[in-house]
Amino acid sequence: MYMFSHFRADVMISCRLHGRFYELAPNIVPMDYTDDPDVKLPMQLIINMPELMENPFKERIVQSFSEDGEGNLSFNDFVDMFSVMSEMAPRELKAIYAFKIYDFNTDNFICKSDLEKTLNKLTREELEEEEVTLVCEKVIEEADMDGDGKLAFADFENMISKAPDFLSTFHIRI
Ligand SMILES: [Ca+2]
Ligand SMILES: [Ca+2]
Repeated sequence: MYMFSHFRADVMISCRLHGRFYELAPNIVPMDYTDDPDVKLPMQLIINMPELMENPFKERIVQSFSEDGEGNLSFNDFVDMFSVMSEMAPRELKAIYAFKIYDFNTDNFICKSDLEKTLNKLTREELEEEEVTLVCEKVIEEADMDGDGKLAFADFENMISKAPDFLSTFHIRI
């Protein structure tokens, strides 16, 4: 989780994010973070933030950044989330998290059913079921370089290089 900690929001942004975090639960979040207090906020509070509310992947996004995997976020997780989602984040970093977010059953592969869920969310359920199946089969066929029928991270990178839309939902403004 912290291997990319060199890419983090700067102090100014961090301060503003603390304000946002505090606002979500002023009765739980301390004003003073110098002692790095162990406080986590539940997913329900986070997904109702205006930055995430409309995002069809909001639950998956929050789960992917929560160290406990349940969607509870510490302030650290919260800063990581905004850092990766910001427009300044490097593309490779976004790709790593996009992969995590699209891997609904968290088995480190994107299989056909993960991809179907992803596509349904990306298109806001506007495609017919058969269309979704067809598109997913085609995407896997084209991106699956080792031919095991599912996408490992290397296959996924191959896919997003051809279809950059798959990264487009991962931008939010801090
Ligand atoms: Ca999976
Ligand atoms: Ca594969």
